[in-house]
Amino acid sequence: MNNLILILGDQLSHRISALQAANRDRDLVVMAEVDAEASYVNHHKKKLVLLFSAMRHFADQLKSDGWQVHYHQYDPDHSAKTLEAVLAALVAEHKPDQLITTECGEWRLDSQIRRWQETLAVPVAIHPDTRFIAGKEEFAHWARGRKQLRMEFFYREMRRKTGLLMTPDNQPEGGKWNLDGDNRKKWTGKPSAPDPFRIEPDAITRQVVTDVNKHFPDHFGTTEDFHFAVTGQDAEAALEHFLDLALPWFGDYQDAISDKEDWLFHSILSPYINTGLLDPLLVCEAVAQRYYANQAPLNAVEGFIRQIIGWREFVRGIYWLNMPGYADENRLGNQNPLPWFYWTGKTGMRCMEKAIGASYRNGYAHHIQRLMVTGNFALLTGIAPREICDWYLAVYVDAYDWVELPNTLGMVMHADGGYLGSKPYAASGKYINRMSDHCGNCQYNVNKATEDDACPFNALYWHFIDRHRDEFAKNPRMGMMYRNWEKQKPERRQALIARGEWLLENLDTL
Ligand code: FAD
Ligand code: DLZ
Repeated sequence: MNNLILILGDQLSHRISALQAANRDRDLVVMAEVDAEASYVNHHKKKLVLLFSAMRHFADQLKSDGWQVHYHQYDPDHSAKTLEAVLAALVAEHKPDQLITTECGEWRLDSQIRRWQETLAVPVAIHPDTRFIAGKEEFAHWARGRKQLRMEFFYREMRRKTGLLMTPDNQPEGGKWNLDGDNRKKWTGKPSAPDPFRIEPDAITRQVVTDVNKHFPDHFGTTEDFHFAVTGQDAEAALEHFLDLALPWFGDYQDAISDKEDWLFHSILSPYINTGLLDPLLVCEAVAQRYYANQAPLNAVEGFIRQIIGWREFVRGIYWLNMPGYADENRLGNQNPLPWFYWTGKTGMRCMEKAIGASYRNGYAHHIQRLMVTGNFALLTGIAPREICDWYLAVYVDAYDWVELPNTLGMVMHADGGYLGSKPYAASGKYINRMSDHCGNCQYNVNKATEDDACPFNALYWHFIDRHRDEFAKNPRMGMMYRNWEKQKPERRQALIARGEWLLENLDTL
């Protein structure tokens, strides 16, 4: 045996660079379910099922393709609790020439891996993660010397680089780069939203469900009704399901929120893309194909592709450009603890109850719930970034630090000073009412702001505007809010501030 080939739980692609560098006849592939990875945050139970089941399926596929695989199944009584400990035993046993792996997604583990050469006393070769369209260096090069880093300009580079939705003379298809303005319809029930793709658990997944319930009973969420794909083949079927049933309306209802439907017209592909079961570029090519076949409109196709080659790549670039300091950013000086109802969903605010409830049941909430409901509330109430970031990292099946952190700390909390948006995504209940049908079912009244039964988002919004005057009053995109605030009568402003203060002191009662 020559080399050990380490494949992490979110690297489940047959084209992963570590495997490309390996020799099927001589090398030993190592995959391990370990306590350190399963418990560094209170991962949703469905995420653990997805990861462990997908890892076990992937290992089986490698074996049937002729690879030698050492698979370390989760065992709480085993002395090896970390990837390093599993590898140390294998290094002692096999004395490999080197350890080969693909660069790891999270700074936390990446920094450990970069020390293994010394701690394991074996040469460690770390290959780039070619599943991303822009390498880390490429992003850093793009960022160098720019006064401001804006997703939109990076996205255009990625369109040019991939040729996605580009005309033969290198212009954006349809004449515009970004059709976001066409993607803001409220959904009133028609067309009906498709059921999410589902696959019934096989024997491996059923065993993992039992293991997770036994060993991780205190983790967030439930394993009930687990229906995610756990193989590349099934993830491709999930992609087809999205292309056929949801993509045509993805654009129109991208920003919508519903009281009745958890998934709307979203793809629910992030769990597969992030674990390696689906390749992001191939997904985008399949989506673009639907436009050229006249099966999906441009606002849907462009909107979707922008999320992947724009936002997804951009947040990864920001993460690696700024870590490790990025995780400690807190430019708005927020210190409040996370209200307990984020873990229980027990709150009278209907939009919050629904978003947290979906997160608990499904390990999923769509982007607008994450950004404009649970995220907006955390921003308005000044939750400490570390607490809200840990919550997002725990509760979603697609959550990994490299993508969760910039979205939460940057996009939601504006704690990095504005890489992810030129103004904070702060909004009152009016926005939630415009984009959803929650407010009609809520115990609070969205048309009131200062009374006891008024929607908390309303006074909290004005309190946020008032207390962050120094940070935002000069922001040209916030000028109108400050003018509106100043225009209100002093008694009204006082009442809003008083209600905001009360809410901030009584968050756990809402
Ligand atoms: P769709 O709406 O169908 O979008 C298509 C794809 O675009 C997604 O699968 C995803 O790969 C990509 N995408 C869309 N928006 C973003 C974005 N802002 N950043 C990166 N990729 C994006 N996404 C994660 O994958 N993991 C996370 O841990 C995560 N945490 C988030 C935390 C917060 C506070 C917010 C506001 C967003 C977060 N997102 C995260 C981004 C986004 O909400 C999810 O990617 C999306 O909801 C996944 O569902 P979907 O596959 O149905 O997405
Ligand atoms: C998320 C996760 C979990 C829950 N468990 C494992 C595991 O037991 N073994 C493993 O190799 N990977 C796991 N992962 C994914 C890693 O945490 C992931 O590779 C890093 O966070 C980098 O993104």
